[in-house]
Amino acid sequence: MKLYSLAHSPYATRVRTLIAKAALDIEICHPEEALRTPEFVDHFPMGKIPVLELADGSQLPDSWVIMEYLNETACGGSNSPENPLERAQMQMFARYADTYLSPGGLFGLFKLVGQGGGAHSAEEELAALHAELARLERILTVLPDFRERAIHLGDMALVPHMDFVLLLGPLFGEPAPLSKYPMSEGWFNWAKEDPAVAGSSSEMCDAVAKLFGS
Ligand SMILES: N[C@@H](CCC(=O)N[C@@H](CS)C(=O)NCC(=O)O)C(=O)O
Repeated sequence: MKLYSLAHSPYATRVRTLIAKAALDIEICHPEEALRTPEFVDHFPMGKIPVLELADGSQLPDSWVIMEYLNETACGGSNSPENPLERAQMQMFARYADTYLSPGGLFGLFKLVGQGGGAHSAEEELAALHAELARLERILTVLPDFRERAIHLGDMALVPHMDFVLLLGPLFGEPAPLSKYPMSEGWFNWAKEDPAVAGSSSEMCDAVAKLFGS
């Protein structure tokens, strides 16, 4: 199997984390075509990366779909809890990253990088980011203590997006954006104790730093 990946993509990074954690024999490669070109969409009908290419040449797009597929078919389900409620709580981490944190708190700031965006719009985007971080803090407060469970797909999915919080904050005058959120900061540091999480995160952060020209 082959994973089409981009080093700086938080979506691709979460899949690479699972591949590293489970030591799966999957080739990691970059798409040859430039994003958003007709050639790219011809090759990748969903128009997004990551994409898993299966042994028969068929494709599976979407990071969370790929993670669940690999966990089920190649890991014996070992990266998700057996209990249905705990599995639903695991999915909440990925849903939070994809439905709330990224569109609500990160995309706006990301667009301002390198554009010399006005202080006013940065202020609005930072407020939106903090609203999303406050949401995570509340969620973590009501979920069972993460320290008493194993790391799961949801943690692997959310960590790269939280890396983006830490990468973007300093560019907009917030050197430690998680400092006001002790549960979230504690969860992030706990998840980063996993070598597979830390390794792929660090690769992504290096790639993003290059992208940002820092
Ligand atoms: N829901 C998708 C999102 C993937 C995604 O947005 N990937 C970005 C790279 S970070 C991409 O391919 N962007 C190309 C584009 O938007 O044209 C997933 O989870 O895989």
